[in-house]
Amino acid sequence: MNKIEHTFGYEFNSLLLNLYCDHNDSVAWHRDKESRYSDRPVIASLSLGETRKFNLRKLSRHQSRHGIPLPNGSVLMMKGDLQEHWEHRLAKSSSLMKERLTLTFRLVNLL
Ligand SMILES: O=C(O)CCC(=O)C(=O)O
Ligand SMILES: [Mn+2]
Repeated sequence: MNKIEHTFGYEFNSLLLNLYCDHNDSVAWHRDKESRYSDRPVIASLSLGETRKFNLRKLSRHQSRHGIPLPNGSVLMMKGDLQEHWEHRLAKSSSLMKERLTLTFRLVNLL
């Protein structure tokens, strides 16, 4: 977390882990919008293990979808208005996949 904080210039106080055991594990379309996050949350997502495709789609135009492969050791930064106007997911895959772990660092209101 310290390395990511120093590299990108943001600070975090919480970690949410996602474990995908194989290609059948997935996370459905969603936005990370919660009262304990700020309106424009910064989320740093470190991928470990199998490369999986991270999809993004604009709320107002579902047909324009993006797929970003996230290989081992990559860091995806979500920030600005992203959670306001875009949804993301990690879809099941039709090809066999090994384990993947995501470490998502967030700044949470602890009060
Ligand atoms: O595993 C990923 O890359 C996405 C996870 C995610 O969207 C989340 O934890 O909110
Ligand atoms: Mn998410």
